[in-house]
Amino acid sequence: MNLISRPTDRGRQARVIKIERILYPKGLSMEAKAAMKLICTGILFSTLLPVLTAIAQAAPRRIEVTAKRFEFSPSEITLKRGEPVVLIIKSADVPHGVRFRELGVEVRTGRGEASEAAFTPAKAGTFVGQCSVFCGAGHGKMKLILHIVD
Ligand SMILES: [Cu+2]
Repeated sequence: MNLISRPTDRGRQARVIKIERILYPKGLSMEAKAAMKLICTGILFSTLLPVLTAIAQAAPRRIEVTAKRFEFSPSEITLKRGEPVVLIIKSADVPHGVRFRELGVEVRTGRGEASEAAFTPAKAGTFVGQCSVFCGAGHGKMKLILHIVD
């Protein structure tokens, strides 16, 4: 018995012992106990895995696009209609932005910074995003093509 254990710890230890009696009846060999532990761990993980998978699927897809004078990289992205996404625009130089007028989506970012916008594409089609922060002579040609597919 541990000398620094408190009354609450003793209660907990008693419970642990009780559970162990239920899980491993008296007279079980060390190998059998180890096998039981392995099986219990397996059951626990197989129960948790679908839950963890569901959580991972619920998290929106993150798409990173680098903006620099005077292009986006990648310059074309494809998204699925109805699938939530987070669009991240990272500036590699001056402030930039991107606006998809028809979708009502805009992301603006400062010099060397990253900004993001979360949205769920509601309609399929091809949309042209235009840089929304004046960034120099080629600003008008700075476009990000977005394909939304079913
Ligand atoms: Cu620009």
